[in-house]
Amino acid sequence: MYDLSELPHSRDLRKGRVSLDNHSYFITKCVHHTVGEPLAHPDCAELVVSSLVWAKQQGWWRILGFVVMPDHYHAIIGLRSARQLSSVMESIDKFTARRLNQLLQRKGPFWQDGFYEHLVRDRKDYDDILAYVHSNPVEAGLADSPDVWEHSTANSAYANEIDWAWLGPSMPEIRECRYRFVKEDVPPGYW
Ligand code: NI
Repeated sequence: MYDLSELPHSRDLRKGRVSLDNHSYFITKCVHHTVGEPLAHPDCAELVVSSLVWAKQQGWWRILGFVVMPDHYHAIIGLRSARQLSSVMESIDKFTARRLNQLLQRKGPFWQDGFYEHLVRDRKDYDDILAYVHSNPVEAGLADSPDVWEHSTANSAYANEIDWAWLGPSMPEIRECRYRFVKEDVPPGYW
């Protein structure tokens, strides 16, 4: 385990901090350490993707990219509801944990508490993060190229989930924030 107190602010574990409507966030959500690598199971990864799409269909967020890895997932979302990001994530966690535990015929916590987040600064920051997200399976030695990883917006099966129309003209720039995404923002072990 890593010492949370040493993490820079961008990867603080979220505990009910205020999130901004119409802004974009890079999220990392990790599987509980007792569960192993359940998302390597295609049915489980599929369920995680379904939950991200479900939240989109509820009008809570726009999908701007994702990848499901064996023991965590990354997503870039554009928050569009009055609900706080932490509240949306709680809904998704509950929605998925119960079904994933059923699939795996297990009980107990499925996810680590909370999630890691980074406020996306501007289009450049977004492009860097999306490239990072899509290269996850390659960096982990699980795929030869991003597009062959099944549960990723780099794959043609899900590329259309990205709201490109909104990204172009509408992504707000957050000029007062100098902090940009670097790979080290992601918790060790979940690159
Ligand atoms: Ni990762």
